[in-house]
Amino acid sequence: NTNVKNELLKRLFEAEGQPVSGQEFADEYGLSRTAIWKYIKEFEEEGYEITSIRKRGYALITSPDRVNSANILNHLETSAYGRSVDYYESVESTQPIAHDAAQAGVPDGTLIVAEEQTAGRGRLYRPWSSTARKGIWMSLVIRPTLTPQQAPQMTLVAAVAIVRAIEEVTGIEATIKWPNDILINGKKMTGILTELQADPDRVKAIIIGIGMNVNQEEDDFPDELQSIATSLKIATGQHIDRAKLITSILGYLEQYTKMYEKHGFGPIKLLWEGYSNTAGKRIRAVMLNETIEGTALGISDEGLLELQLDDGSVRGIYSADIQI
Ligand code: BT5
Repeated sequence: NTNVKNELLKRLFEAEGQPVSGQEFADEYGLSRTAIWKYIKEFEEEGYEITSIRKRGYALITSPDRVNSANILNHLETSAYGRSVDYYESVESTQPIAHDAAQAGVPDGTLIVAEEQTAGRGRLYRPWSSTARKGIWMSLVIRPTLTPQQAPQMTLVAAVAIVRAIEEVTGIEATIKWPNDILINGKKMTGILTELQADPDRVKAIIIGIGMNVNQEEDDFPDELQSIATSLKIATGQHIDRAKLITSILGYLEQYTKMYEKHGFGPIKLLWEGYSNTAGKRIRAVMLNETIEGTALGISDEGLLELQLDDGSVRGIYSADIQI
């Protein structure tokens, strides 16, 4: 029973190294002491270090550096996001798994997360490098009350949530590069991929794919990314607890999505503008069939990037690659 198992792990976490009585826990849930002992063995196989203290119970010494559901649940303060976690050691990409899950009807806030992606992807199926156990590779299935037209702005909602979480967990101030990049020191450390399942007038599910470089060193990146990518480890010199960062992101994301549903894009736009790195700058926007240059004014109430061209006219852009 995974619920009981999760509860046992939660007790071990909460005891902060003090012993938890196996006997009392067994009595509380009407289980045998052997059943508890089996759970403890399973935890040890998953990488938790646990000691058994005679007559007093089990004490958690260390937990593994994994983004498994137990480590995520341990810190989680949301009501829906991340309450259900599908955890994988290695997948091609979490994105199609999340699409299938959404189609199968999983609840709002279901998280698909993997230690490694062997075929991670960005927009337009560009490859996304996803080194094992060094980053956060996850796709969140959400079911907000929004129209399909409001869905693309979820990329900006997610960007603000991510920047806030980075600040909370590491103290670092990252910036947002419209539409879907988070930068540190001008280099990309996070990419967001928002995809939609909808009827003409109703969102069925939004899949928010988030790829974050967390504990990579420079040579963990493939050669072609070394000059353009960075990680939190490179920026802070510290090893970062990925599970903690995930729960912080989920917390802000749930809060801001509710805000967006209730009050529209206005309040998000204000937050977003505080983190944007393009406002007032001269940029080039590369789109599928044209490239235009101008001065970035800001974003519209629909989340479009507003670009003032040299003839003075203003263009709203839905999606592009921005060069500064
Ligand atoms: C993105 O696309 O930035 C969206 C990335 C989304 C990845 C997540 S991981 C979980 C989920 N499952 C998936 O398979 N995907 C999502 P885009 O704006 O198109 O940027 C792609 C470009 O970023 C590539 O062409 C590279 O230049 C660069 N890139 C690739 N891997 C990178 C990395 N790890 N860090 C920084 N830049 C990277």
